[in-house]
Amino acid sequence: MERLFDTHIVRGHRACEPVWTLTTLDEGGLDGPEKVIVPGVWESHPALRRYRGRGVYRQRVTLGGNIRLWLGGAGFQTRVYLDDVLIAEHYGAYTGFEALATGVAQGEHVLSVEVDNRFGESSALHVPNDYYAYGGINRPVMLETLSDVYIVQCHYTPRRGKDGWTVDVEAVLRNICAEAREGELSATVAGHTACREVRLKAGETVSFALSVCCGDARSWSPDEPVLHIASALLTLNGAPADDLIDRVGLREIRLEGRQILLNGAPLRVKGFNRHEEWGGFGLSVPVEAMMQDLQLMRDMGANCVRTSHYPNDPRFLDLCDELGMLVWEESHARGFDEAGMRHPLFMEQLCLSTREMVAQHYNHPCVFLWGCLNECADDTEYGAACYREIFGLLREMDASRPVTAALLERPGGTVYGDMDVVGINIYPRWYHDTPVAQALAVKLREIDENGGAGKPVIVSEIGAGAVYGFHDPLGMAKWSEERQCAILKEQISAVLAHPDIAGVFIWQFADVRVDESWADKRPNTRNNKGVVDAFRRPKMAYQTVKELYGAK
Ligand code: ADA
Repeated sequence: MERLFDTHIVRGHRACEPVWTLTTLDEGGLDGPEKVIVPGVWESHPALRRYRGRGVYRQRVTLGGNIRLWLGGAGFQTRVYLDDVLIAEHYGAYTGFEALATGVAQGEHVLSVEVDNRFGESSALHVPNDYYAYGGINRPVMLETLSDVYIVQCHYTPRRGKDGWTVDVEAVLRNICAEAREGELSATVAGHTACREVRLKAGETVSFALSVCCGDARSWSPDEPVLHIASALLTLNGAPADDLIDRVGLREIRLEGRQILLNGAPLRVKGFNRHEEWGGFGLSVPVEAMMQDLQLMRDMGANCVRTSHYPNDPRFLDLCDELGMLVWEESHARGFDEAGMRHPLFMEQLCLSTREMVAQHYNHPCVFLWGCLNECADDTEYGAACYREIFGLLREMDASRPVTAALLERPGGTVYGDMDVVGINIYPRWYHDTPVAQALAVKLREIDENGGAGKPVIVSEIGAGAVYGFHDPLGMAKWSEERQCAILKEQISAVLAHPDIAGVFIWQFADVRVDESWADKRPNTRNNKGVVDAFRRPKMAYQTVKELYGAK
């Protein structure tokens, strides 16, 4: 299932069977078709550890009527075929997309999904990087049957007033039949319902607004993460035609000076950056391992996770909702200079990743900040204009959450004034030997003098590397676990002691595979700044962080 709860009672839906046949089309691939599991990256297969090319997944399915296939994620250029007819194309590994086919004859059909993870001119965001660009269908695939009109999405925005919570509902409906349709749409949140009439012309997609008064329904907070069922139901001719079930948490995020407030209470972020990756499973992290990651982070005393550097699996966000773990979620783009940002497809692909992220993850109460453009060219006029465009898009799609970006450690930033929360990535004692307190003071002064004065500031990255199992207690050599501990100690203590900083995300939770072009500076072809290794074996730093984050 693509979520951790049932998303439909009315709409026909089931997960596609997990076993597909994979055929590779390019050099270095398989000798012939092989059975593989979906979701999964093809690098999990021993013959495809370093395969970069195209792969075609095939499966026979029995279906008919109006079909909606939902692919949670596929890396990273994808074409979907039903009986060899192209029904959808998509770019980007980290967000879901639908493939629609109407009036399909009932019976057995062949689904084929061609995935391509080659770098090249058609890909601006997936480039060789300090993490790995995996291939394959990396998130669950759902098969749904639709009526004439279906609910494309439904966003819930909680608002707190004198009489308790009101939830504003924005539902997008699509008529996929050749005639106009009218009916009734109802939204139920925490047991309270609002309804309205709806009318759609043939082929139309329309957004409808409703408001549900939830009175004294309980709020969501990190300490008491109370979730309520929020469901939308569409009836046509008096009969249920479609539904969409989600969960909401009633909470508001506001900024006050240098503070971030959740339902009025200031947040002190003690977080981790986490790549969506687990040892041999790559990007397709099993849900059991997602939960374990959260348990490990909580055990160290963390209350927050940053989804560096792309939108995450909604099941991970579901778990964060359940556990009260706050999330900075960001769209996909890491480390582009101006030349990279001038790629003719850069903004189009980035806007797509941003739009899909907000549209698909809007209802997660855990998400308290939208981010974008990690360490890109915020110091040039062109780069700054790109930042502003994405901040604008985020705000246009969601006025209820602040926007941010994690900026590169260098002077000359020009977008501090454009974001709500300032994110800074700094690596004192690792990439340079400045004392941490001094590095912080210099950065904060620069932020203040360049438009960021009085805004909340988060240290969005700070950390040091260690190769798991490499010890050097006497010499404290670089890459030793001892050196990582010493550096983290100075870094985290300085940041948490600073009255003007709203919090910190350690870089990073777990070691991750990197592209080979990075291997010279990354022992074992991994970014080794994790406090646990790629298989979640704790390094010495685990205990250090646990002490610094004040866990029991
Ligand atoms: C950057 C970047 C990360 C990672 C990190 C590092 O700040 O945002 O993706 O590359 O540095 O390990 O140097």
